[in-house]
Amino acid sequence: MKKTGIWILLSVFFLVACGQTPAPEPIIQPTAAPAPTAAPTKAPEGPALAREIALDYLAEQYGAQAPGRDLDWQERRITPEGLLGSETYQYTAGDWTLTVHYPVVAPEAVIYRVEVENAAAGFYWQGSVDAQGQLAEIPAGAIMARDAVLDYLSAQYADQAPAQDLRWWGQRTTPEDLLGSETYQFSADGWVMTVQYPVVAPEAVIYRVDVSNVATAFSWQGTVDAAGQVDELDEGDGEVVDGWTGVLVKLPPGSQFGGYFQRDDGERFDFGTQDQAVRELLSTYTWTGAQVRIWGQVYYGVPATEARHVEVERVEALSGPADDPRNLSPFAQLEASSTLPADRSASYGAYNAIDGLLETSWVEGVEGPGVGEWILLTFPGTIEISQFSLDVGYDQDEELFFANNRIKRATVYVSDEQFELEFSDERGLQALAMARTPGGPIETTFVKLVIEEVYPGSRYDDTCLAEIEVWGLVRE
Ligand SMILES: [Ca+2]
Ligand SMILES: [Ca+2]
Repeated sequence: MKKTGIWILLSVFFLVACGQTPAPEPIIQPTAAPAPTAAPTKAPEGPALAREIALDYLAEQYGAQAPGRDLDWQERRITPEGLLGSETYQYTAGDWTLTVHYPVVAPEAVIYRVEVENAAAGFYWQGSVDAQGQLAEIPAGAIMARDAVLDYLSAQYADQAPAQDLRWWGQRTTPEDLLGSETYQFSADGWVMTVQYPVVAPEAVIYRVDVSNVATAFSWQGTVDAAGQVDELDEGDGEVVDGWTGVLVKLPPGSQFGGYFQRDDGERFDFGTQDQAVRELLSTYTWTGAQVRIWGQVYYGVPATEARHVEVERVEALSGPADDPRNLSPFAQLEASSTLPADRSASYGAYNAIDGLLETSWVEGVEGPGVGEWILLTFPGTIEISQFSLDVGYDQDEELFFANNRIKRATVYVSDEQFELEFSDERGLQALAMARTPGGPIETTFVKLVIEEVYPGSRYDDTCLAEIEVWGLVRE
């Protein structure tokens, strides 16, 4: 089972009691009516402090592109008249505009949203600063997707679309236990925009964007690719998914899409949801391999597995964990004792060994053949292993395979026992069935493979592992 981490934020207040003896009761004396005081002309300390923290960060991260630290900022309160509950201050210096927006809440709970803009220089940045001074940046990609969708909406939907002069304030809303994707939510005057995207190479990211306004009942879904191309998911094209049955499959890390739903007839669909409870169930059922039934809508012509995406509204399990062994490596967290540093042609990190590609490899990074070096796969729960499949060299092509070392013998550690494995000197996956005879099932939460002996490479003294598949069943 997937465990949901619960984060409890404790705010501790110290009340300082002064004095040993009770203070004398103040004597209240009638006084003249207080003289009217001028409206405060200075903002509270908070927004100016948030401004300084943001400017320090920008100077550090963006150097000469960032606003200079010697600028003389002019302050102005721009909170709309009659608006309660939040404050907005604007600071200007030359072509620079810096806006700080924050809710009127207890000081220790305030989060300041900071926007920094210089249209002439083409600079735009948004982030937040909390009451403890912690700064969080809104990724440029999420802002790019946001602005691409706003342009698209104003072109396509004119007066139904969000007004162009709205200020959209963002925050990270990625669920704490969610790996592999990020979610940012922007809001502006009754509008909410959610931008969700997988954590993959920036040029391969597809942003999923949902825009809605409860008051006007406007709702829009679409995607934005890394180049800013907007594709609308047309609600009219959405076919109702009314209790389809199938299984949820996770793709190896580095795949363009994270996984798919495989319907009983073999058809595959990308899947996702905006509902956190449904997301947790989908993630659990993907891990166990359970047969599931799903409800929602399917969209065609989208950048996704087989160009179709199911937006899941409800899911239920029809069975317990899968009965047939599956390759569980895509679920593992990876660690290696050493890694050959990346060079111009490739990188050699541990995840290369579970990305499903024979042409990418984990390569040890020590002097010599790396006997004793290891790679460790840690699973989200207990599994019962039935088979290992390994490709024991750098299998991009025949020449590179034999130019580098191949693993000849390895020790595999699982829970509290170990196995000695021996491999042939050949390309491709070598399957080794794992069973105790006699004995019970091999159950573990991890697999650690230690290099014991190699077939020497003709050119390099680097030992490579193109792929390690751990086949088995989920036991939880
Ligand atoms: Ca690989
Ligand atoms: Ca080496």
